[in-house]
Amino acid sequence: MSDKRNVQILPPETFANLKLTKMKDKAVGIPAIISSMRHISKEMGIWRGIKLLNKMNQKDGFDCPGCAWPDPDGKRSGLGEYCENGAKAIAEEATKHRVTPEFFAKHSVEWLSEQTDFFLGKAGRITEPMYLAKGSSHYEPISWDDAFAKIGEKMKSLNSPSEAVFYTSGRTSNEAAYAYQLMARQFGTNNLPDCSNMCHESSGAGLSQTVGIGKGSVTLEDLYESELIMVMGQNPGTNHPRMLTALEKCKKNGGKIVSVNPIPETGNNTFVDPQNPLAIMKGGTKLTDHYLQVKVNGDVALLKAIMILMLEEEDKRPGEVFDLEFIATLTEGYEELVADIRSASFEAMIEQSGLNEKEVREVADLFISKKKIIICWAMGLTQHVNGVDNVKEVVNILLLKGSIGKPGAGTCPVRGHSNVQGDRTMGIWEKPKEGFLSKLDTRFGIQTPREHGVDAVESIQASLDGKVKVYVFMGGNFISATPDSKLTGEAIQNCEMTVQVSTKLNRSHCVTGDEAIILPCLARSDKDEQKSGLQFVTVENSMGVVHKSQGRLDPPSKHLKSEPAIVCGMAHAAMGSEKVNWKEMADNYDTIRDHIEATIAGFDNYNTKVRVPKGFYLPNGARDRNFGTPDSKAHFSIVKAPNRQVKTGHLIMMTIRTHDQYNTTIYGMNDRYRGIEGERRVVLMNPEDMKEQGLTNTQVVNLVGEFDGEIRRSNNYKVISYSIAKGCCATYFPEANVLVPLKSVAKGSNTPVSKFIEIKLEKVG
Ligand SMILES: Nc1nc2c(c(=O)[nH]1)N[C@H]1C(S)=C(S)[C@@H](COP(=O)(O)OP(=O)(O)OC[C@H]3O[C@@H](n4cnc5c(=O)[nH]c(N)nc54)[C@H](O)[C@@H]3O)O[C@H]1N2
Ligand SMILES: Nc1nc2c(c(=O)[nH]1)N[C@H]1C(S)=C(S)[C@@H](COP(=O)(O)OP(=O)(O)OC[C@H]3O[C@@H](n4cnc5c(=O)[nH]c(N)nc54)[C@H](O)[C@@H]3O)O[C@H]1N2
Ligand code: SF4
Ligand SMILES: [Mo]
Repeated sequence: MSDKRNVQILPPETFANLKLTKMKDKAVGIPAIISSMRHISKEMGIWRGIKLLNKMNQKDGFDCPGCAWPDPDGKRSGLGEYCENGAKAIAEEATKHRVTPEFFAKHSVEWLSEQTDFFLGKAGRITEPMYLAKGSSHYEPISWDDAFAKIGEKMKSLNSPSEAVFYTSGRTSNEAAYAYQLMARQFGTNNLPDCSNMCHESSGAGLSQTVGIGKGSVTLEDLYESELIMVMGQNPGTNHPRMLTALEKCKKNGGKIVSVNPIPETGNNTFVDPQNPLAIMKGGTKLTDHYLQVKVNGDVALLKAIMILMLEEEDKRPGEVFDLEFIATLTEGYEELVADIRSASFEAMIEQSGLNEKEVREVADLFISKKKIIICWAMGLTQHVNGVDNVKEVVNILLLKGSIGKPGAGTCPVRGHSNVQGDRTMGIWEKPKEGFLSKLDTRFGIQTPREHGVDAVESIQASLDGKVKVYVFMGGNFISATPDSKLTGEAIQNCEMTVQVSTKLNRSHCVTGDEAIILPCLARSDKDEQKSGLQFVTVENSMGVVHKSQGRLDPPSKHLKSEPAIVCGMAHAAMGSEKVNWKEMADNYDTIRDHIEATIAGFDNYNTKVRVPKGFYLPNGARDRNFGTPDSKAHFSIVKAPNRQVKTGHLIMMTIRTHDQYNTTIYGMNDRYRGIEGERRVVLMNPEDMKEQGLTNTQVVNLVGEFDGEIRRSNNYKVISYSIAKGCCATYFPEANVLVPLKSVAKGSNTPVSKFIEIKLEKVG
C-alpha cells in the first residue's frame, strides 16, 4: 500500500453543531415550502429556480431527479408537481457553484478527502474532464479525446474483459443505460453492478420467484382506491414525499392506513397539502390509522401473527376471509402455507415482533375484513439478511386475499433513484437472461458473454483479490454508498484506473485507483444538443410508466457531454464502430431507442409512443394476473421468522436517511421532522435502553460493531433519546457505513444488511 495516496476513506469524525427541537407531528405544509425555497435561492437564485421548477414533472418538461415516485397520468397541477425534496434535488443539480480546473489545482485529492461529504457536494458542478496521473496529488484538465483514448487503451490492455467493472447509479437515463450495458457486453463482461444491488434487489428476487416479475404490480390509481394500505419499512414523508398525496386520496376515499416502523416517522402521521389553503388552515389529514412500532426485523413475525388470526377467522367462515377461487385457480403452495401458519406460535410471533397483542389484533381485523389491499415497502424490509423472505411474506399475505392483479390491490416496492427501475429494464444487471443476450447478439452481430458478472458486493471482493484493474462508475458515489467503507476504499485503491461519470464532486473522486479520470456530464435539467439537434431521454418510474424527459437549462459549462455521448465515446475508443455504430447512437438518441425496441419486450413503436406526453405503461404480468413464473401461477412461500438476537447490552442498529440528504449527497445538516438540527453524527436511542446503559441525552459515544468475531468502529456520536423500538437504535447513512460488514448480506439478493448491525456503545470521556 506504500505507493497509494494518503487519502481519507472515511468522512471526518468531528462534530458540527447539534440543536435539538421537538419531533414534528405534521409533514409538508408551509415549513416544506420555506425549506424548498431556501435551498433554491441559495443554490440557483430564486427566479431561475422557480422557472425551472415549473417544468419539473410536467408532460413537456423533465423528470425530477429525486425519487422514482410516479406523476399523475391525468392532469398535472399548475402550481407545480414536485415536493420539498424534488426542489432540493434540483437546487443541488442546477446550482450556480462550479468545480473548475482552478479548484482542482488549488486542492490536492488528499486535502479534498479530509473534507465532509457536505463540503464536497456543495462545491458545485464539475466543468471539465479531469485526470489524476499515477503518483500525482492533483487532478489536471484533460481533453475528451485524450480521456477516451486513455480509457480505450486501458480496456484493450486487460488480460480478460472481466478485469473491468461497470457500475451504474439509478439516475442514468434509459438511453445511457442501454448503451452502457451494450458497451460492457460487447467488450465481453457482465460485470454490471448497480445501486439496485444495495437497494431493492431483495424485492426483485422475492417478487420474481413468487409472482414472476421483479417489479411492483400497482398503479397510482390503485393506491387511490385501495381499502387498506400498509406501509412497511419506509419513510415516505422524507424519501417519497408525493406518496403522501396518494395516501391522502386513499384516506379521502375511505381507505385505512397502517404504518409499520421502529420509528413513528412524521410523514406517516399527518400530511398538510401545501397546495390546499384549507388543508393548511385545518392542520392537514391524519394519514396513519394504526402505527405499529415493530422491532427492527420483526416484520415477518408480525405478518405471521396477522396470518394466524386471519386463518382462525377463515376456519370459522370459510371463503369469507381468503379469496379461495383466486387461490385455487391461480396459485401454488396454499396447503403448505396453511400448514406453516398452523405450526407457528402466536405468542412467539407477538414476542418477536416487539408489539402487543391488542394492536396486532386490530390490524389483523382490517386484513380480515378488507378485500383490496396494497403493501408498500422500501429499505426497512429489503436491507436485512432475510430481505428476500420479508418480500415473500408480504406476497403470501396479499395472495391469501387475492390482492394482486385487481384494482386497488397489489405489491408496491417503492423504488429509490429516479430511473433505477428503468436501468434494470435496459439490461443493467450482472445476471442477464439468455433471451436478451441472444437478441443483442443477433441485432449487433456480436458475441455477448454468458457467464454472470459481479454484483456490488462481489465487485468489492474481486477488487480486494486483485481481479479488477479498471472500474467505471456511471454516476453514484461508490466509496460512500457501499458497506465496510475502509475495505471498499482499499478495494478501489487496488485498481489501476477508476473512471467517474459525474455531475458533482464526492468522496469517490478522492479515493481512486492509481490513475483516475472524471468525465463531467449533463444533468437531467440541462439542455442536450447533439448533431441531429435537441435530444430528450426517457425514464421509467416506480410503477412501470416510461416517459420522456427533456432538460431546459443552458449547461453549466460548454465542456460537458451527455451520458449517452460519454458512453459512446468510451466504447468507440475501446472497440471501434464496426459492429456497433456508436457515433450514430451519440448523434441521435432515436437510434438508441430503435435498438431498445428491437431487443427488449414492451417497447414497440418506442419512438412514437414516448412522444405522447404522458408516456406509456410497460407490460406487467402480475398486474394482469398473468404470472411470469414457469407454471404461470403465483407461488406461496414458506418463510421462517428470523428471531435474530444480539448479545446482552448490545443494540440492533439501522442506518437511515435524514430529511436533508439524497443518499450520499448531503443537502443540509438538518433532520427537520425528527427534530434534529445541525448535526449528523447522532445515534437515536430508546430512553429505557439509555437508562439501562447509564447514558444521558447528547452524551458522546463511539459505536463498536461486532460481526463474526470482527470489530469495526466509528467514533463520536451524540446519543439522542428518541421514540424507537426497545433494543434498537438508528444512525445516518453514509457516516455509519464503516460499520456494515461486507460479508453481512441478504440471502438470495446479496444486498448489504444496512438495517441490522450489531453494535455496542463505548462512552467517551
Ligand atoms: N429525500 C430523499 N429521497 C430519497 C432518498 C434520499 O436519500 N433522500 N433516497 C432514495 C433511495 S435510493 C431509496 S432506496 C429510497 C429509500 O427510502 P426509505 O426506505 O424510506 O429510506 P430509509 O431512510 O433507508 O428508511 C427506511 C425506513 O425503514 C425503517 N426501518 C428500518 N428497519 C426496519 C425494519 O426492520 N422493519 C420496518 N418495518 N421498518 C424498518 C426506518 O425506520 C425508516 O423509516 O428513497 C429514495 N428517495
Ligand atoms: N448504510 C447504508 N448504505 C446504503 C443505503 C442505506 O440505507 N444504508 N442505501 C443504499 C441505497 S438504497 C442506494 S440506492 C445506494 C446509493 O448509491 P449511489 O447511487 O452510488 O449513490 P448516490 O449518493 O445516489 O450518488 C450521488 C452521486 O451521483 C452523481 N450524480 C448525480 N446526478 C447525476 C447524473 O445525473 N449523472 C451522473 N452520471 N452522475 C450523477 C453525483 O456525482 C453524486 O455525488 O446506497 C446504498 N447504501
Ligand atoms: S416525490 Fe420524488 S419524484 Fe416526486 S417531486 Fe418529490 S422527490 Fe421528485
Ligand atoms: Mo436506493
